[in-house]
Amino acid sequence: MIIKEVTLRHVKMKMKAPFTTSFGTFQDKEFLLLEAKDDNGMSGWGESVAFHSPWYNEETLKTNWHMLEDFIIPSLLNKEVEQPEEVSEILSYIRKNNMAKSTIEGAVWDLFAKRKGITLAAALGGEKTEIEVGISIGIQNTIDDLLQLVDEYVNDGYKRMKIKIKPGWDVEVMREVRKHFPHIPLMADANSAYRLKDIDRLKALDEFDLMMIEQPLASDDIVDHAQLQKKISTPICLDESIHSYEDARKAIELGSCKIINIKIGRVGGLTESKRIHDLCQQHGIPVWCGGMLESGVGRAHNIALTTLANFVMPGDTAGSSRYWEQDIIEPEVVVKNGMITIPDKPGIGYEPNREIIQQFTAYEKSYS
Ligand code: OSB
Ligand code: MG
Repeated sequence: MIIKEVTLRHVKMKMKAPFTTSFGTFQDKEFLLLEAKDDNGMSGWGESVAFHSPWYNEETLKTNWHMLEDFIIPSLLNKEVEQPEEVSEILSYIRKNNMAKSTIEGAVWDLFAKRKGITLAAALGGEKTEIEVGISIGIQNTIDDLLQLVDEYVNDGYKRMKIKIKPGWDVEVMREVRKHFPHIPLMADANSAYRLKDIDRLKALDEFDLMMIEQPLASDDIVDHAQLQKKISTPICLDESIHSYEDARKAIELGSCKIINIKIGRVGGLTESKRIHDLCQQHGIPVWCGGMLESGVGRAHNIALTTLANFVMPGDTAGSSRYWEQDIIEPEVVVKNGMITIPDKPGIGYEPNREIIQQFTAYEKSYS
């Protein structure tokens, strides 16, 4: 296939409720949407998961725009691309900027699947027809507020509760949640808010029978995490620290984690995600699909990826209505009894709604 035209859109959506992590609060969600047109005039879609500010990692919506406009799009425009796997190869001369690369790589995978008339899930080699869904719950004002939310999501059927923690909102909070919900699959995500010196606090979480603790230590660390894992019984899951297959290989070798959260944008695309998935499978490391508060387009890619066999734990792929009054795809992502049914239409399987997208677009530019 030949990519004939790429359109970038700066999209602004408002979340129904603010979402707070150890590093900041999200309410207005701004992101880049990418549409790639092939030589048949068919469109593939990708979403950048880079946020407005560089607090999850170093990338932002604007660095992504810059990388796409000045390097990534020119590297792919009007070139023959036979297999989507070639995209990461072509872009390998650019260091990092994984979220920017992933934006167009996802669109090429969508196009590839649509051209073949198969689902993105099938194109990736996934075989599940439905996937299990967990939910990530931000830091709340009070423990009562949190308990109420957990109760609501348990009743909705979500298969796993993930509680965001930070120093001062951790041991007591998890104790209360566990006390009120003795049997739910429960985990915590620290988003890098601790250091090895905080080991006593992290060790205290061992008594709550957590499935895992996600990214307790620094966002670029795999050495201290290995030390920590030796001293706590709760399995460590790495998120921020894993940017590539090589990072995953080293973390597994060092014993830095027992579980990996795969985010397509963080690792530079679906091809790299699949490689990490396969590596983890060979080593008996379970994986699950993380979320970045994506719109339906990004979510659709996450859902397709989760159909691969070693995604054995519920992911952060909550439904559209958890985040948005109105999502930008049709149909919206629906979670029923904690499950999403994989769509059977070609490509990402959900249709971007151009009218809605237009309403939310602050700026757009096409490249051909
Ligand atoms: O660490 O997984 C994370 C949201 C923003 C930034 C980082 C993270 C998260 C979430 C929410 O946990 C996942 C989602 O619901 O999309
Ligand atoms: Mg995380």
